[in-house]
Amino acid sequence: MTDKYTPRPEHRFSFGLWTVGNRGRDPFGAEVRPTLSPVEIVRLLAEVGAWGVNFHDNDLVPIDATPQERDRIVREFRQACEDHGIVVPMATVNLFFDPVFRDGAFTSNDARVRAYALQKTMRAMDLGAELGAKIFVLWGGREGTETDGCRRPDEAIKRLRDAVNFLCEYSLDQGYDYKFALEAKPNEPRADIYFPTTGAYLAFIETLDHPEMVGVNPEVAHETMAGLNFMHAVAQAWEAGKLFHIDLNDQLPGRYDQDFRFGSANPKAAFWLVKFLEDVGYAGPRHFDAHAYRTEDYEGVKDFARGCMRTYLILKEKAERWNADPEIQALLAEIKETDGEAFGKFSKETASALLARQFDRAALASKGLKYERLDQLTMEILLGVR
Ligand code: GLT
Ligand code: MN
Ligand code: MN
Repeated sequence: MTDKYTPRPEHRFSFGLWTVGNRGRDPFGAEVRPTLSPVEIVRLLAEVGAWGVNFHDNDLVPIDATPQERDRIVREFRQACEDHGIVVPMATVNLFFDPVFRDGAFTSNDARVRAYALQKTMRAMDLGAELGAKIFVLWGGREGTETDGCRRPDEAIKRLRDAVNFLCEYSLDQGYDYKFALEAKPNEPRADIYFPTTGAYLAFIETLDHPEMVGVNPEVAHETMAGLNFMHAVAQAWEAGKLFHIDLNDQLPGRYDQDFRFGSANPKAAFWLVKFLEDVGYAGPRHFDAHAYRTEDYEGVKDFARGCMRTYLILKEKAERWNADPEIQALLAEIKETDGEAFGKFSKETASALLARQFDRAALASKGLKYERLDQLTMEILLGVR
């Protein structure tokens, strides 16, 4: 069935190999779905209408593969992407699965582990570049602690800075033209992960040798786990020119990392997010870093993937409807009326004028703002009666 919610390449919907390829393993149970090869995953993504595929180095090439095996896998994968019209917008590196990273990768106390993590990342950058990736995500899943006796956190920050600076130079030296996107998460798999929020990374980026090469990859679930408003984090990244990538999924606060289908847990928050991305004209990939329920077979995985994209497009249409709604526009115009210039740029004159000004606080606080009406109209659009 083709309708206006059918994904098209210009929507830039992408999935990681690890997302639709997720076999449903969790800490309490084994996998419930058979392994799909990367080539089979590309086929599945093409079938559901995705535009792009992303991967960790070891989603594509097993960690112990020989150079010959690597080359064969890359050849077959590239061919599958070409055959199915799927692109590789982003690549990343797995610095969390292997036991060597049990106490961190770039922040490990063991200099050999830090060096190995850097080598592994450089090779993952080679692999991504070979397949056309221009964005390189770094998610430091193991960069954290259970006991803070193990190292001072400021030492960990310095180590991460050294690693990212090295990787930027490597990208420049190789002519890869990568943009790095740092992905925050507050906890899981570590009890605490350094740089728990997108805001923490935004501050860190400014301390790097090449801040212009580094931005963020905010994820709905991760900011929600921290009890934060995801769209606000995205907006701060956007305003700073740092929204290099985005991980869309869904999550209920106060739970384990759920990675649900986009929009399935909090459709209203998803609506504000989609509206923001579309209003500001975010042109990067819309990456779904999510996976299907453990109850599903691969038909259910396709339902999951189609659902992510369809919900995005439905919410995009709702956002257009919101923007065009006359009553909403009238309310916004009323809000805007009192939104003039507050104090201008600082000068001795503007400062003394402001100090001399009289304010009628009671009058300012007396007018109802009609946000109840505004929100109800929003709800009615979302619930399909408007
Ligand atoms: C892992 C994690 C994600 C990250 C991926 C990139 S791997 O699935 O939960 O949030 O984006 O390393
Ligand atoms: Mn993610
Ligand atoms: Mn996640």
